[in-house]
Amino acid sequence: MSLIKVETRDDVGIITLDNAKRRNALSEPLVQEVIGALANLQALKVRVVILRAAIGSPVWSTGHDIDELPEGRRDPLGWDDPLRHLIREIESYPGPVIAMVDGGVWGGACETVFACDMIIATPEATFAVTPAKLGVPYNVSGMLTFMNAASLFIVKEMAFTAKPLSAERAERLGIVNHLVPRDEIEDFTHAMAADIAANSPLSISVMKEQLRILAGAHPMTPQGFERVQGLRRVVYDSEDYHEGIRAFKEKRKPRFEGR
Ligand code: YXS
Repeated sequence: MSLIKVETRDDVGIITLDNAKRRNALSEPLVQEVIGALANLQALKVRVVILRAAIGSPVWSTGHDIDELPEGRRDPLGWDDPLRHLIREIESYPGPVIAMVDGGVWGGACETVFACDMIIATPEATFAVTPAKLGVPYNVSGMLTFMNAASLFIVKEMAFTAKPLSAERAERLGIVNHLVPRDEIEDFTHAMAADIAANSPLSISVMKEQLRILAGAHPMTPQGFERVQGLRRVVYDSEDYHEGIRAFKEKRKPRFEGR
């Protein structure tokens, strides 16, 4: 049974996350379906993609599937992790991917939405960066996604508190492009997508790739990268990492000891 729905309308593709039972967790199977849908839409030369979930759902996506996180001794967000693959496919799609958001966006799903080219959200939408809540060492390119979406002060507040940011505040901060009521957001988003699809796809795809390269152009020395990776290993080999995942599975608050 498919975990997403895919449709095209004129030159616009619509990918709807459709696994409410698991709160649209970005599991390997769901991510592979989204990546497959993006490849098919690209083959059809679809110029704009809307990435969405059901309107009115309290959860847009709960983020990485926690059951798929390794128990330790292995980077939980390495290059081949499904979430990392999804982010790269969104960033490399040769046309705008617009996140249409209603409901809560959690953890890796927050990065996924922030990696899109624009965010249109309902006032009920919220955005939470959750590694600190689970004891997870987020990865370098993921942190850069957040840094490109918000000021360092806001990224630190979201990352350190792990508390959801309201769509209204996100719009005020320039993270959300438009705040649109639930009963208008579909028409609004499709109208914007259609406007974009009527423009030059070559010009837009080149500008998108230029901006991706420029946004990713942050110098990090090999020594700096190795230091970060060493620090992250301390976290994913820690007791706190195990505790965070265990507490979620046991539906209780985690007790972090800092070791
Ligand atoms: O008890 P059952 O078997 O029905 O399963 C429950 C949840 O365990 C399951 N579920 C998940 N399973 C795996 N990974 C998840 N991320 C996940 N989220 C939920 O789905 C069933 C229904 O969940 P339930 O009962 O909690 O639903 P709810 O409507 O009461 O609450 C929805 C949420 C999203 C508010 C709640 O599920 C929640 O707080 N989920 C965790 C959100 C979160 O911390 N996500 C971060 C995932 S880790 C990640 O993305 C990165 C690695 S990081 O953390 O570094 O950013």
